[in-house]
Amino acid sequence: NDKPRVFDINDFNTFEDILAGLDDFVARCPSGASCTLEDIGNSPQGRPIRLLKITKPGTRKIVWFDSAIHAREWLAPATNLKLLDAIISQQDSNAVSLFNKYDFYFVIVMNPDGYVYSWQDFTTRFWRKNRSPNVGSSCVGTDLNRNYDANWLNDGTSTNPCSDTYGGSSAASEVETQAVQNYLRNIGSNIISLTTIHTTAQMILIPYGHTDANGECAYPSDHQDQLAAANAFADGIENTFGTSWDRGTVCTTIYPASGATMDFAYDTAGIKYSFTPELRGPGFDPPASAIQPSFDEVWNGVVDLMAQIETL
Ligand code: ING
Ligand code: ZN
Repeated sequence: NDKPRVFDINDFNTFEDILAGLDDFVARCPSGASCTLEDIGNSPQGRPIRLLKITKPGTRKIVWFDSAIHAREWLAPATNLKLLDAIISQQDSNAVSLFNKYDFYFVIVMNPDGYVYSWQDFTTRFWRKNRSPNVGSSCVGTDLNRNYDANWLNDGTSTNPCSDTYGGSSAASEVETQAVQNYLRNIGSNIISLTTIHTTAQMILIPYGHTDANGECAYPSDHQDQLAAANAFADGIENTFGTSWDRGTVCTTIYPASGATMDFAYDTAGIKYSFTPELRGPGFDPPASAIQPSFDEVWNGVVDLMAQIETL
């Protein structure tokens, strides 16, 4: 069983293999394009939070995809790698026309330490948070999708370090969060859409996760446009295999949750369109055979999403 693993786009990959896979993608950069790796930060255990940028000369809007902020949601980085592959390989006319218009940025693993831990053995397979120690507690880790400086600790999050939705010791207490926040603050105005991928509820979620002073779900002023975009995204997915996908704000569609990447992207980074797809299951440990259909449906959704955004 000590056979070295290799990157396989049709299987789940270790963190090391994903980094090797990113190098392979860079080597396959389309002609006339630039493919660049940039580490936007490092995890507490010293692993890179690595961004792959696929760009063409000129000032173009950016389409951003990230995944694996939650360690155990393995289908998210696997599907995201297929999206990256579709753009790099210019796989079909949709990939060609999207890349004619937009630059593409991919962060495959937002939570490297947690992701590595979820690969350690079967007892750690379903780890969600990062792996930073908590002062005064033997419980490890912060939920990075509750740690952003966006209505931090407002609702749907915990102050207990042993909870899976522990929000951290302060807003953006975690270096992984700081890295992404700083990066998005800098380039947010150039991002046309940000998609931060989770699993497994078959939904397209939009801001907000938080509630207002009366405990009611809060809505952004751009809600109508965001919902129209989310509907295109979800309909494109549904039309692929006839599955059913819900769509709406985090708070009204799945549960209240504050301090998330998506709310930060909208509120602070100024990104009008930010989405969380909750990919298909089953559960957090689907077979590798789920990767291709997950990609097929999400790709159709992304194509329809971008076409819809262009009309809004
Ligand atoms: N779901 C997300 C979570 O962090 C979510 C739902 C999305 C919350 C966007 C807030 C913002 O709980 C999973 N499966 O992790
Ligand atoms: Zn998640």
